[in-house]
Amino acid sequence: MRIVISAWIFLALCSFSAAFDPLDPTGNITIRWDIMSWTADGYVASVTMNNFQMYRHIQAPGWTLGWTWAKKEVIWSMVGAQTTEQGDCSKFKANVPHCCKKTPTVVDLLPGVPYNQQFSNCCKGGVVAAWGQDPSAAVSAFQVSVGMAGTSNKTVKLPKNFTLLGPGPGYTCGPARVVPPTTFLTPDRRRKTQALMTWNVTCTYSRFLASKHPSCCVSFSSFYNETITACPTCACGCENKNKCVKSDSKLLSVVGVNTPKKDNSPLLQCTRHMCPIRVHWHVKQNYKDYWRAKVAVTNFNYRMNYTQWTLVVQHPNLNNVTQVFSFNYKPLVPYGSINDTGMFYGMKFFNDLLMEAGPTGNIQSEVLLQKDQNTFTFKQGWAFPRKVYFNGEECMLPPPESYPFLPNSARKTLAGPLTLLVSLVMFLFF
Ligand SMILES: *[C@@H]1O[C@H](CO)[C@@H](O)[C@H](O)[C@H]1NC(C)=O
Ligand SMILES: *[C@@H]1O[C@H](CO)[C@@H](O)[C@H](O)[C@H]1NC(C)=O
Ligand SMILES: *[C@@H]1O[C@H](CO)[C@@H](O)[C@H](O)[C@H]1NC(C)=O
Ligand SMILES: *[C@@H]1O[C@H](CO)[C@@H](O)[C@H](O)[C@H]1NC(C)=O
Ligand SMILES: *[C@@H]1O[C@H](CO)[C@@H](O)[C@H](O)[C@H]1NC(C)=O
Ligand SMILES: *[C@@H]1O[C@H](CO)[C@@H](O)[C@H](O)[C@H]1NC(C)=O
Ligand SMILES: *[C@@H]1O[C@H](CO)[C@@H](O)[C@H](O)[C@H]1NC(C)=O
Ligand SMILES: CC(=O)N[C@H]1CO[C@H](CO)[C@@H](O)[C@@H]1O
Repeated sequence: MRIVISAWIFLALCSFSAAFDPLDPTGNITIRWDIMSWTADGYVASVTMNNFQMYRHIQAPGWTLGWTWAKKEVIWSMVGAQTTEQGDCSKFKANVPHCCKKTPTVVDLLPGVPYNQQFSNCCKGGVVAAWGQDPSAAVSAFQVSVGMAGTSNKTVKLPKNFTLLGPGPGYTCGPARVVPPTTFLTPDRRRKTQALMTWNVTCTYSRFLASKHPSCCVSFSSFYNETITACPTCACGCENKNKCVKSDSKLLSVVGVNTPKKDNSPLLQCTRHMCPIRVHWHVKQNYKDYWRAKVAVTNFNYRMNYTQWTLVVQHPNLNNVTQVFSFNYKPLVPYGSINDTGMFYGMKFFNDLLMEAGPTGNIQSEVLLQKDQNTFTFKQGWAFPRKVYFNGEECMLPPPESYPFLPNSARKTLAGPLTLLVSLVMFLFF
């Protein structure tokens, strides 16, 4: 009975909550406000954003955080971040606040700002690593000094309506909730201090909010069949087909063609799939106890370098990964017992940067897997991944019937050549 109920709840979660990710069920970004001191007309808070998502990072141009003040609060100053607009501060005479907007929009500062404008974990241009890739870089923080606010934990009002772009849409943030105050250890680790008041906001990601179409696709090939199964046509939508650039176009030698646009709009190479990213999985070799696959990721966007990229693959044999060449690898175990999912990511200074489209716009690796003789087979596309995610976005797979077949696995596949041969023989001899 219990199993039935939990299965039902699981299905309900899958179908009703768009944000539920079976590969990373608790993945979220948590924004924590710690009030560190009260001031004459408000408070000073440190705001910490933790990315608890295993494989989804925030890439350049970084995060944008917004909220709505509950009363008439203003921001006197900020350290380690800034609002994009000051708003109307005309009623202030001597001291002019940093921002008077009812709904401030905050962005991180760029690396290299003067020391007196820095705050711990700030100034990374809003780039935040995935938790699974680098927990120490999965955090971003700034300090805000708020005026015309409450000056005690009874009178302070929590900001509302948090919004987070990371850097595009996709995140939904819940309400701020007062939680037990955060405790801090002094640098000598001999004394504990605590925030005067703490609240948390949790934001979760949904692909359906992010975009209408996938942003990557998957193609397949194998040593046992010369067919290359291409990405599905228009896998990422063909609306921009007339704006794409052919790989041999003269336009590509024009200076500035690679410069990213402010709104991050892509300049895609013309392909049948029209995806900015293609992941290719090649079943390369068969040994007695092992088999080998080659993975290649190709960038088709002339205006984008992917930094700190992640590639998540689900395949039943990933529980027996023996060696991964030239990428880092980390198993993701979403449900204690099922160990069929893993994350590949680049090695620092070697291939953690996937360059813009063109001759250097690709990265590749090989994976050596040990066969479990009970389950291993090349039949029915078993050797191809079940799911593929690039930078946390699920990639579109080709339809199952188009996977490269094992030639002797089905009589149907032999029927064609055989009939042809018979007809040829008949033709020649009669
Ligand atoms: C957010 O992620 C953390 C770390 O995985 C987890 O402990 C917490 O329960 C999550 N919060 C929500 C609301 O899912
Ligand atoms: C609040 O957020 C922090 C991370 O910023 C997390 O460690 C803590 O568990 C959260 N508290 C609650 C009650 O969710
Ligand atoms: C406010 O502070 C008092 C003590 O100063 C404490 O007892 C109370 O729990 C706090 N309330 C909140 C909501 O943090
Ligand atoms: C929150 O944002 C939504 C949409 O942006 C808006 O309709 C709503 O009025 C806002 N609520 C508050 C309290 O500002
Ligand atoms: C990608 O990185 C290279 C090397 O750092 C740089 O020359 C190029 O302009 C970058 N391209 C884009 C689209 O940002
Ligand atoms: C999952 O599989 C990897 C090999 O791919 C192995 O190193 C790891 O120990 C396994 N984890 C569990 C919990 O079985
Ligand atoms: C290779 O795979 C394709 C696609 O599934 C199939 O149509 C073809 O018959 C296969 N070739 C051989 C020689 O089996
Ligand atoms: C052949 C082999 O190594 N099989 C192992 C694959 O992984 C599972 C679970 O991780 C092990 O139980 C098998 O022994």
